[in-house]
Amino acid sequence: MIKTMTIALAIAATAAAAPASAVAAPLRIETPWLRETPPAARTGAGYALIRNAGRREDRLLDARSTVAERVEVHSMTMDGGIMRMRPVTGGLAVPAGGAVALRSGGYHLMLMGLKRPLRRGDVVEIRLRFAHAGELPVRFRVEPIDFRPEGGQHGR
Ligand SMILES: [Cu+2]
Repeated sequence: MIKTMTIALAIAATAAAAPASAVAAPLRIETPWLRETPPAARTGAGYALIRNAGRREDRLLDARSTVAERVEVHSMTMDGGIMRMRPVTGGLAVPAGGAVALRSGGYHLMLMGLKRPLRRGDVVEIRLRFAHAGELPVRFRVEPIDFRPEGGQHGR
C-alpha cells in the first residue's frame, strides 16, 4: 500500500515537471506546445499531435484558455501562392485508430486577443473540447520559434 502511494506520488511529480502529453482515453495529446511571441503580439499559435486509439472518430470542436480572448482551430492552405488561414468548421476530425497533427504550416490552434506575451518556458493550460471525449485540460509549454518536437512527427 505504501509502495503504491510512493509510485503514485513519483508519477505526479514527473507530470508536474514536464507537460509532455495529456491522456483522456482513447485520446492522447502529445508534445503540446505554443510558439513564443514578441511582447506586443495579439495572436499566438499552438501545436500538438492528437492520437486516437479508439474505434470511432472523434472531433476537436473548440478550445479555450485564460491567456486569450478566444482560441480557434485553424487550417492553413496554399491558395494561388498565398498562405491562408481559416477557422475549421464542424470540428477537426481525429480518425479512429489514427492521428491528426497540429503543426506549423497546417492545422493549428490560434490564440486570438492574447492577454499577455507567451514567454519561453511558460506552461499554459488550454482546454480542448472533443465531441466524444469531452473537455480535456492540456498543458502547453512555450517553446522558441524554431522548436521542432522530438521525432519530428508533427513539427515538419
Ligand atoms: Cu491561424
